[in-house]
Amino acid sequence: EFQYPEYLNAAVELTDRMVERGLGDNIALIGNGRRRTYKELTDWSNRLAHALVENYGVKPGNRVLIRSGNNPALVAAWLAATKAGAVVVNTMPMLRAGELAKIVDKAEISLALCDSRIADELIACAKTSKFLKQVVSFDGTQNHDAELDRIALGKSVKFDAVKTGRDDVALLGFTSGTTGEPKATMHFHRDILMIADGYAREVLKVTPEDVFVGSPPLAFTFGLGGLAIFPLRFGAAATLLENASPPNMIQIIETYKATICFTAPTAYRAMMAAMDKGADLSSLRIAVSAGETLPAPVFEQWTTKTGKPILDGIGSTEMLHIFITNRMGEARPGATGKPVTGYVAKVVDEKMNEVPRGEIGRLAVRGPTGCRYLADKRQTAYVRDGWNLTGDTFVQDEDGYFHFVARADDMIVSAGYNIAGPEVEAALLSHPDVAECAVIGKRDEERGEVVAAYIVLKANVVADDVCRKRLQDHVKATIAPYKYPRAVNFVEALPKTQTGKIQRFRLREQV
Ligand code: 3SK
Repeated sequence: EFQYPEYLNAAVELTDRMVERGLGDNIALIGNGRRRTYKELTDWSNRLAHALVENYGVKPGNRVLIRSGNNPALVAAWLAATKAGAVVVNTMPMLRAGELAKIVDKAEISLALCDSRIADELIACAKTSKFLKQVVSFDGTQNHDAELDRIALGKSVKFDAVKTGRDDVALLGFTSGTTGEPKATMHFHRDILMIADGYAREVLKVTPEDVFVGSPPLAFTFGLGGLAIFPLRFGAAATLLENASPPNMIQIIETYKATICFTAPTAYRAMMAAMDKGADLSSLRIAVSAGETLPAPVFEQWTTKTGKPILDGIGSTEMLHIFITNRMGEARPGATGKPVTGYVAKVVDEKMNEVPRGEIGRLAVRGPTGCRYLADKRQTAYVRDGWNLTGDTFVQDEDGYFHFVARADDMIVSAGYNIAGPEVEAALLSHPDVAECAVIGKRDEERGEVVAAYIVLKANVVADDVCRKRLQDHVKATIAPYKYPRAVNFVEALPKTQTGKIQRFRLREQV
């Protein structure tokens, strides 16, 4: 369905081509107090591309690491390196030298571009690295003098982008994996366009009038797609926030009348609480929720309060972006939805046989952006018979909707019952005292495992036995009583990844 020419440079399609199509004066990026048009972004990335090739010797296929928070300078650097034919490795700004070293070693990276405000850990990494030789600074705020910006200023705004093949690798998306040993997923130039031409066109129906806002880092493919690729593919605007807290996102939504938001359920809950105090989210036409499954109560509260759709979706770094999603007018609470055009999905047993509708099994998906790990033995565990096994358990209903049950390792087996941690979490979250929670299985002599809940209470709720009992009774009254959490721990905060995912494995390690 998706036909691309044999030679294709994704960055050119997102910038120069938009100018050619007459969209040069549209606002492309808003961030750090400035707006950039498509023409300005095109010129900026072309100047940077000249600098990368002429001053830093970037050759097609070289891997270039970028370290920055979400800002327009990161997008310009990513586009420039892509135009120069490099393979870009975007990294989270919070990574420490040791974590960066694992990425540098795995991808054999010799050149890194870095926002000068957060260069220390990368410089520390370079000091002991056998691969990383150059760390070149740019200014994420575009107010100060940094080496790359200075050199780029003297360059031409015309750049003959490298004539990459549509199946040349453009991007390495790193994912931590459960063991902490990072895996690099390779994505092609055509994949970058395909996620926009598939999901964003079909499901979000993006137009040049749209304004995007959201929290996922651009270093996470969820963010790169939602906050850079999707808006740029359609001549829309992206607002970029280095600190995308719910209050900051609300401010941006109100100021720029943002229309599409990408974030996780916890942030939507916080935004709804802010609506009670007067926050105006009326410009939003779609809320995309991913990263964590969207609990049915959050779906229902959002649709009631805003009158707008909240679309749950599941994606993965391996598949680049969302491959199963709810759709406008067809979204169902508690369901993730149906495959995005171009993808097929099924629920399978251990032998890869499809299980009957209504039965729980492992999710298997195939599609044009499927997983290709860079030199990694884990490839054969992720892709079996051409199907990508995402590590999630799902059930498909009679109408074909996929429902998330649990991560394969989030299933709790207690006294012979299979209990999905997220179901208990959804029940707890529907109680007004609960701000956030995570549920895991805790070893138990008698029952094998018991359900253990870690709960962050809302402000002013007293964490005592009365509260514990109240929440346990609430779960028993909401879902099958055997699923109630026998252990309830009140905590100040939950361990999370830099992309905001709850790290249940850390809680498991503690017990
Ligand atoms: O669901 C996710 O975690 C995800 C990961 C990568 C890209 C997109 C998404 C939604």
